[in-house]
Amino acid sequence: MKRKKAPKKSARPVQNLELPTWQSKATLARLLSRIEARDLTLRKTLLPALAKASGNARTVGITGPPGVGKSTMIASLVGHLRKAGKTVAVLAVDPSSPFTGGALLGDRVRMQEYALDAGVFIRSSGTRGHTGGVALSTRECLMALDAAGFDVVLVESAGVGQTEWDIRKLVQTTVVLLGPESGDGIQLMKAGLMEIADVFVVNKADLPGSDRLLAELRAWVEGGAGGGHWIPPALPVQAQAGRGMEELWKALETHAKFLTESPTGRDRQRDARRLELLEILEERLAERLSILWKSAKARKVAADLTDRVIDPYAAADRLERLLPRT
Ligand SMILES: Nc1nc2c(ncn2[C@@H]2O[C@H](COP(=O)(O)OP(=O)(O)O)[C@@H](O)[C@H]2O)c(=O)[nH]1
Ligand SMILES: [Mg+2]
Repeated sequence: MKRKKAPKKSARPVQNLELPTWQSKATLARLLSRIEARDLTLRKTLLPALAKASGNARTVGITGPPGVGKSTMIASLVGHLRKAGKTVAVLAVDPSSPFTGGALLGDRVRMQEYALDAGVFIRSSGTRGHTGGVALSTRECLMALDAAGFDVVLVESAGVGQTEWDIRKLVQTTVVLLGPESGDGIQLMKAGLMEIADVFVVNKADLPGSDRLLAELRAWVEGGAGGGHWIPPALPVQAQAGRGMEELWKALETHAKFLTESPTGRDRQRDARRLELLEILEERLAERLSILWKSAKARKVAADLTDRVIDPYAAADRLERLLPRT
């Protein structure tokens, strides 16, 4: 039996829909602010358009303990990429900072040499206090930068708490940056930084102790090798002197190839897409629930619950049926 095609409701063309491009930094900056403010009007128009236009950027997350040299290394890597003619966007995520300045100010000073470079866009965002908002708004900012046409999008995130796991979900490749002062392998395992790395980088190779850490990382990596899985390389760099960036970029290219050409790599990309869908749905359901929760109907159900007219399970059943459409 043939099914009748339903009339397309969403096929209406969107008026004045202007996608940002990497050449228009001011427009892009305004868009990112609206995304971070969870501007719901973007959802029907701009976000789907951005999603369609995205998927071409190379996205790399860089995480590691504070002070290890993430910002310094990103500045060096940006320099390397610019020489190769690539446009680069940098998104610095610091959920512990309530401002988009504060803790990241030092980074900005270091990044100042790129202020006049049209091919580099730098954005800091502090997203504290938005439940679940870190992942979703960062994801959408990344998507916007991708859609704007940057060749490479780098995300800096402080390796504290859950942040590094949040970032790993959003990027193709995760770099864990460590230094001789980061402690030994056992401490790193405890910090949860070992499992998320696609590439290990030991910075401050000019300082004593970096060789030992590098050897430890390589031994650890080899212990878990096999089964068609990606084996994270461990590379030494001197971020401040700009040494090791070519080797780092090569390692990142190798990982990109693994993602597209190996079955495990493709599985990972498929899982990432499904997770994105789940997060979008979760945000929508949470919104519908919060609308219902503030309504008179919900107060009535809550009152019945208080009076013991119904039990909490029956109350939940009733509320579930009352969930508003969006
Ligand atoms: N000795 C040495 N110090 C470095 C190197 N790279 C960065 N640093 C220093 O490490 C400190 C922290 O760097 P920063 O990039 O702010 O670290 P972040 O907190 O991880 O972003 C700064 O004082 C840098 O100058 C390096 O290759 N060698
Ligand atoms: Mg930094």
